[in-house]
Amino acid sequence: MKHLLLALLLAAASAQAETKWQLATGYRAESFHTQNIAWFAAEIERTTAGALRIEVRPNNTLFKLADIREAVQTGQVQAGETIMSSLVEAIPIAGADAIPFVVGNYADARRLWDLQRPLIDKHFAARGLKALYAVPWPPQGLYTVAPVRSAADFKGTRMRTYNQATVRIAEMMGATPVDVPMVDVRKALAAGQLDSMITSAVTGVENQVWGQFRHYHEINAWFPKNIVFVNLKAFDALPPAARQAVLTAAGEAELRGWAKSQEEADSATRKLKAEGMQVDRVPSSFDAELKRYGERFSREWVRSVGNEANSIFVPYYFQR
Ligand code: PCA
Repeated sequence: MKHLLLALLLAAASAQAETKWQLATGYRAESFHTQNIAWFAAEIERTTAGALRIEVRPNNTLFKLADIREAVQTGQVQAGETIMSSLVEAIPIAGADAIPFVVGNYADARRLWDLQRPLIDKHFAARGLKALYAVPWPPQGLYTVAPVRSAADFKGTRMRTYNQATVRIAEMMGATPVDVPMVDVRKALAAGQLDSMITSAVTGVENQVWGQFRHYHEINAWFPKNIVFVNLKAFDALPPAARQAVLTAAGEAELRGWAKSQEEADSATRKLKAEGMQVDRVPSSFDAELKRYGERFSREWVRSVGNEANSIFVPYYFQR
């Protein structure tokens, strides 16, 4: 009897020491980002021997993608993931990875993140958030229903958008921006609501877009990142060992995520081809037009962000 009581008391004590977080994301459970988050959660549960458990809530079920940053900041949920460039209104420097034609490969995406990270950490902390890790989507290409020869072909058509950068580019091309969450792209397409979109091959595969979009142009526009973060108070409330476990798992999840992104970039593009889509570059005159829009976008962005933009892009361009 005495032993039973002791066991119950110990169980109660360890139950008290156990912390549970929820982590909200707007992407599907099957997405490589979400699968990496699931690994991250399992790794923390393992290394803290169950002292911290993170339940992943995918697919906009807990909060919509656009609301996740605020929900974590106000403590409605402890942790979340969002696409970083969707935060530009609150944190302008978060848009640095969605400037067209700055980053052309994963190595440069990595250099950009290393320069961007200290500023992201600072701005997140100022809002009561702790940035944990970020993972890029594969390079962004241009999907179209019909063949295109120049920017003029987009006038009056409907372009799907997912952040302020895609909205601005649609506007520059004279297209109507249509905001469609990633998980609703397939439905919007089936309903005939889209003529084009800029996103990754992997997003095209996940939404099985080949029935409507016939062309995928590898314009390699940018490598936007998803960022995983936690409410700073929730993080600080953890015992030191659990805090360290979170940071260690975050570092590993970042590396795994980057490797997975690169793998998915290749396999998803092969899948689009196998499904009969025409995968190619755009004609060089159209490419030059796109580059001009990109430059215009960069000028607007640097002007709106100010000094912090320099602290990223001066070393990005001059300290290789
Ligand atoms: N997929 C997400 C963001 C970037 C990407 O490749 C989307 O299309 O919403």
